[in-house]
Order: sequence, then structure tokens, then C-alpha cells
Amino acid sequence: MSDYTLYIGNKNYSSWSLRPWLAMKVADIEFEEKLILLFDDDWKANIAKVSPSARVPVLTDGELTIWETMAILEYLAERHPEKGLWPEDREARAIARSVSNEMHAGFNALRGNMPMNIRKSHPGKGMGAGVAEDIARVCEIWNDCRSRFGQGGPFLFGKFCNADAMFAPVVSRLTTHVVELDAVSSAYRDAVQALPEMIEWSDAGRAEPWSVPEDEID
Ligand SMILES: N[C@@H](CCC(=O)N[C@@H](CS)C(=O)NCC(=O)O)C(=O)O
Repeated sequence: MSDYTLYIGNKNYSSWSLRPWLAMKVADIEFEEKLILLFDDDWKANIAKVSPSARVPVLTDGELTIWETMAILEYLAERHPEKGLWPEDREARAIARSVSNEMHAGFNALRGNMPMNIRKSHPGKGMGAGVAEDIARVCEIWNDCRSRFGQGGPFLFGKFCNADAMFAPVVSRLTTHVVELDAVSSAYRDAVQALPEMIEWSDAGRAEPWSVPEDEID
């Protein structure tokens, strides 16, 4: 029986929650999942009980509480070295951490203008100021990682790792907004979307009954 509990937000919208959830599922790390509904009447009270930052995701390991997505992914990689959550090769691992942290810290135009909304299709919407530049940089990262490190599989560093978990919500946003991508980037997007665990999350998101006005752009 696992000691892990992962607190997540609504699957249709919660891009940050998707990241550790997907990493744990693909790595086959057992955990209990608890949903905290985003922005409903009890949101603030419920989140305050589990999250020091009042945000999801939060991972608990017994008595230990870990928040912030990168900290959770680093903790999992440290606790489960055999799962390959970071690439084995030192240089590849350094670049995987670089692109993951770049994702974590940036791409504000893309994130603000194209919120994750799995059940919707918004072709042509969301191209606000700075979005094209953010998408170009995402595609540059994907092309660079695929050509330098992607020989062993369809993901950024070949085999699925934390860097793919970090970019999974971007894949979802670009799908919702039907953004045209170069050949390498669209093949990578399709590989992420074809993961059974990504399909499981997306199906669950589509089936959720809740609509969150804060995360809707129309
Ligand atoms: N820097 C945080 C961001 C987490 C975050 O913003 N989560 C959103 C849900 S996807 C949230 O909890 N929003 C609630 C709020 O902003 O009050 C992380 O890396 O985990």
C-alpha cells in the first residue's frame, strides 16, 4: 500500500496537476488521488487544509507534504531512481532539467492566452501578444531535444521522463487551440496524446460536470 496522496484540481483545467499525475502513472508509482474542486465555494477552505501555498498539486508521503510541481517531480525522481524520471545520461539530464525549469518559470503569454481546457476546441483563438513567440520557443525546445536525445523513443529524451510531464499540458493547449506545428513537434504532440495515461486523464477531464468561468476564454 502506497503512502502517497496526490491532491489535484479539476482534470479538464488543472495543467499543473496533470504533470505529477502523469509522471506517477507512466512510471507506475502507486498513489491515492484526491480532487479539490477549483474555485468552487469551498475551494479556499479545502485547499488550505492540504496546501501551504493554497495551490495544487500537492503530494503527501506519509507525514511529509511537498508542494510546487518541480519539487514534487524532483522528489519522485530521488525516491524512485529505478523509474528513470530523469534521463540516465548526465548531459541529457541537465538539459531535461533546463527545459523543465524553463517551462515552469516561463511561457506566460501561452499560459495566459491558451488555458488548458481539454473538452473544448478553440481553433485560431488565443493568439494574443507574445503567444507566437512562446510557441516558437516550445517547438525549438522540442526539436532540439528530439534531435539530440530522442533516439530511444518518441519522447523528448527518447523514453518518457519528467520533461515530458512538464510539457504535457502544453500539448493539450496546442491541441485545444488547433495550433499548426512543424513535423517534429506535431509527431511529439501526437506521441504524448497517444499515451494511455494521457488518454485516461483527458477522458476523465471531458467527463467532469464542472465548468470554471475563471478558466474559460469564451
Ligand atoms: N507554481 C505552482 C503553480 C500551481 C498552480 O498555480 N496551480 C493552480 C491550479 S492548476 C492553482 O492551484 N490555482 C489556484 C489559485 O491560483 O488560487 C506549481 O508549480 O505547482
